[in-house]
Amino acid sequence: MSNLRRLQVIDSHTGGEPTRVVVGGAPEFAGRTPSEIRELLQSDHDWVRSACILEPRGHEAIVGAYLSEPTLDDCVAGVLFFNNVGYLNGCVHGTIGLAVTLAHLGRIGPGVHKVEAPTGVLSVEVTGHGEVTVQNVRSYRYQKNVPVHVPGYAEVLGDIAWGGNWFFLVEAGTHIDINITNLDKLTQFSEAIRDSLVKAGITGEDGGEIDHIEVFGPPMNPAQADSKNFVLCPGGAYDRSPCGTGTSAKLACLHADGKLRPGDIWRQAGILDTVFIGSIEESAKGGILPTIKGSAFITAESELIIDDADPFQHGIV
Ligand code: PYC
Repeated sequence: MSNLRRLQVIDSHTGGEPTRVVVGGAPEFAGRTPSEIRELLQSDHDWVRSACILEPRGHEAIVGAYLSEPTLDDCVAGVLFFNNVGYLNGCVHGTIGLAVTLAHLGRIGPGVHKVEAPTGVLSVEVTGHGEVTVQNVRSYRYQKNVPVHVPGYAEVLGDIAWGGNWFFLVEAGTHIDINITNLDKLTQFSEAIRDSLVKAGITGEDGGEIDHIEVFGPPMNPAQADSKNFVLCPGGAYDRSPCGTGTSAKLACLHADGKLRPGDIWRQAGILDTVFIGSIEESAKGGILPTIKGSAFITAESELIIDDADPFQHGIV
């Protein structure tokens, strides 16, 4: 007889990008911080990630969220994020999805709440109709106009910035058009940049891998957005949303260039033309404290069944 494990999940999407929050059935780690839980999941319980995200129960675009009890008194929850290949540092679209999920469960109401994450404490303001404003962690530009030789594209210049993940931010310019009909080319271009960064030993300030590539172009409709992006996530999926950590990195670069000040608004469209609204405060430590507003919608409440007789119980790896 086979044994069944059950994981309770709530799915949502933020500007088209899916989030799957595990709300029950996973191993629990009382008293541990999200960073500590991330290490324990990675070393001993990676099946939670792979069963949730990989086919046949998931797909490559889903970002998973493990929900934990907070270790800090002023936080309502702890969270860490994972995807089809591993664990993320931060995720703002996922934080918006988490806030809408907690509201759906009746665990939080309208107002401002704090969430503990591996990157630091985030604040989320829930204003109703799925709208959430996240104050993300300090974001900053590390290096400007870094040249990288990308086979097939000659030299590409980009900025390296932290927005809760490491990003390489490139102006599409003459290289490529930011258009949904160009998805394959955008993916190939971004993968080629990421491979070239690794080959050249170019990293974030802390030596962290630059695992997100963000390519910018003009918005489809200037009345709705200031810019449109394509973001390649680790694992090869593209972000369906404008990417909140990526928008934070963009805001940090605009601020460093003197193009964005506290009080200004930046409307960042993603590849599907959904928009995040960004604004900033200056950080006393340098860089900015970005605020990102977006909307999420619940799409499913379900139970994943993991049968130990199933050859794909932990996903198609
Ligand atoms: O919104 O920060 C974000 C994000 C990271 C990866 C996918 N979405």
